[in-house]
Amino acid sequence: MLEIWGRPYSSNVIPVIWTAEELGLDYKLKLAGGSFGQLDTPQFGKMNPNRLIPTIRDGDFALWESHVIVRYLCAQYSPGILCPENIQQRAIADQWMEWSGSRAFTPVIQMFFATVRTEPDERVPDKVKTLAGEAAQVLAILEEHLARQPYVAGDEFTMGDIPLGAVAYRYFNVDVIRPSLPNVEAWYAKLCERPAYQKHVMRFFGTNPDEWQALERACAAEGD
Ligand SMILES: N[C@@H](CCC(=O)N[C@@H](CS)C(=O)NCC(=O)O)C(=O)O
Repeated sequence: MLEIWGRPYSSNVIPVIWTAEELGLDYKLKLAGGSFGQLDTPQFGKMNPNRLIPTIRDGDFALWESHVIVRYLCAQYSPGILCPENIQQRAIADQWMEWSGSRAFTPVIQMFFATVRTEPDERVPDKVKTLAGEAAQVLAILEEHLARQPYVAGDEFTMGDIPLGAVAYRYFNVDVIRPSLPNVEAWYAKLCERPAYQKHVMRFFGTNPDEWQALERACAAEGD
């Protein structure tokens, strides 16, 4: 059975779990990273010498780097659907996956860490405001793109929407002032209708570090 090693609240792991769920794959989540440990074991080092999550094992095949894992799962288990057959359309999906990592992820995650991952009395409002502004500025590029089509690679949902969709949930669910981005909001609203997104991305992530750690512990207790 496919194994996904990681923590269900980790930003880079969420897109992988979401993808597996979209594809209806039978998989086992192996809790690893953070307080779950496991990354220092020889067994994990053989799968991923970087000792980072997410990492997957599909039979004898191990793979790391979240976007590459999303591509692999879509190409292997959903060719022509989530992984477009048309090379140019696939390249556009790839482009937005890379863009998610190279441009959108960092300002959104910094904004996320400056808010819900920082104790309320240690938050710096000016810093949060600056980071929220930087995130919105980058997402304005996506806003323009989505004026021409409903999903990043055309008329249908593809792997191109996955890493960005996970970033979008963080962007839209922290307590900051956001400018109106109607096309991004419409795209995000469509993602919110997807059962796999609801289950694995739209998870309450807490409002402060204590709540988040309690949620992680609850996952371990559930064997999530
Ligand atoms: N570029 C890598 C980044 C992987 C990464 O930095 N993973 C972090 C979690 S998001 C990690 O493993 N940190 C150690 C830990 O969680 O214990 C990817 O997208 O998979």
